[in-house]
Amino acid sequence: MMLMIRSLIIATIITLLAANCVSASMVRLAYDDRSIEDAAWIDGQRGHGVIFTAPADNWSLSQVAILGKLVESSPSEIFVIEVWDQNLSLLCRTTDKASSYFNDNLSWSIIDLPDVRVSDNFLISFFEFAGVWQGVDKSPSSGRSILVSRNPNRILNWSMQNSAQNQTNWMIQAIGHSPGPEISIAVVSDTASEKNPAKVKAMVTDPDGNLKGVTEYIVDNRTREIVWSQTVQMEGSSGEAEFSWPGTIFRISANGQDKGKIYAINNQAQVPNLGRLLAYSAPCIIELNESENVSAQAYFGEDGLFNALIDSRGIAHYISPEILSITVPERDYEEFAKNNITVIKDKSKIEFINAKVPARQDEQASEKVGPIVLSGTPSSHYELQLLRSNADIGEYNAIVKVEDMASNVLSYIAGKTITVK
Ligand SMILES: [Ca+2]
Ligand SMILES: [Ca+2]
Repeated sequence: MMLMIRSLIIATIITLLAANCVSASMVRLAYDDRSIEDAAWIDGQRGHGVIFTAPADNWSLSQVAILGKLVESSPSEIFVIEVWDQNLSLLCRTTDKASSYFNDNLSWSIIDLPDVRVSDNFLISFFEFAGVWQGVDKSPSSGRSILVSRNPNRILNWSMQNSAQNQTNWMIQAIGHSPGPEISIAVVSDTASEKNPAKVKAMVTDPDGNLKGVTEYIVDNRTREIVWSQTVQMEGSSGEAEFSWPGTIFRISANGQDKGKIYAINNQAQVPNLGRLLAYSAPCIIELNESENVSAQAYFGEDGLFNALIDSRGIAHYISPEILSITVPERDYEEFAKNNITVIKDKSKIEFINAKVPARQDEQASEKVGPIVLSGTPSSHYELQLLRSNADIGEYNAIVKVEDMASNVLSYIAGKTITVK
């Protein structure tokens, strides 16, 4: 589990950086965890349905991916895929031969649809007439996988034996596209120091006006380490951001001991009220006890002090006295800590990442830093501190990534390198 979470975090950071220019292309919507635990076929007029949410209005759905395999001596040779809108009205239907897409092994099949525009929630229904084993992911679900029937189109009561609805995700995914953003970048100042930071300017446009944000990554040319990153949020159809890098890198120290370089994000432009206390964040994995690992963000103040630990579900495992005194000033910290902090002193562990951009796709060069046992007390910030030190002398690349609300992502490497002297 721990390994999976870690590689997930690293993958999210680096997939977007690996290529020089990733063109905006297909986006895949998935609610399963991509690992199969079971398979099921259904007969009669029943079908496997998944309720999707379109990432943007008028999103073009163009393909459906289904994990399945043929049922031996099946009563039916064909399958039907239907796309319904949220009122269960038919938007599109495809009928084809099951053996043209599925075989005797469980594998993903991609079925082309004539491009259909979807908005809000829409439904993909797969009718296989007891001819295809539908792959099932049995992780806790949000109830998006349902049973459907036609004539009239309707959602049926759940009636799968040995499969609870809240533990069933049909492995059906939606693939589509929408207009993605475009970006141009300029290195305005190409040497970096505390006094004269390097400056990179990004100008962004998006034809359908759903920009989300722009992120800059500074990468050490020699070691491929991501030494700095900063995100600027955006909306609408155009925007401009100027990034400033003072030629510094991040390290983590625990109990006064330097544990090494880590990947951290500069949030200074993001959180107005608590900005000073949440100035930097670092993706991490927390091991609260032997059986519970979760990915999280550790937040640090401008002074480097550890101020908060929030997991990927939004649960706060640690809040410092400084944060509480701003958010809930009347609350007594000792009493708050006793009832709310889930970090166990001298037992819980935290692991950071020294993230690298691989030179090749198959390279996985990122390193873990830790695990570090959280000693100290909540009031002493568990003796964890983010340090900033000068970057090594050498050349650095600026990579700028732009995203829109429809999950389109585009990354560019600036033409000019940045020098630390
Ligand atoms: Ca699974
Ligand atoms: Ca867009």
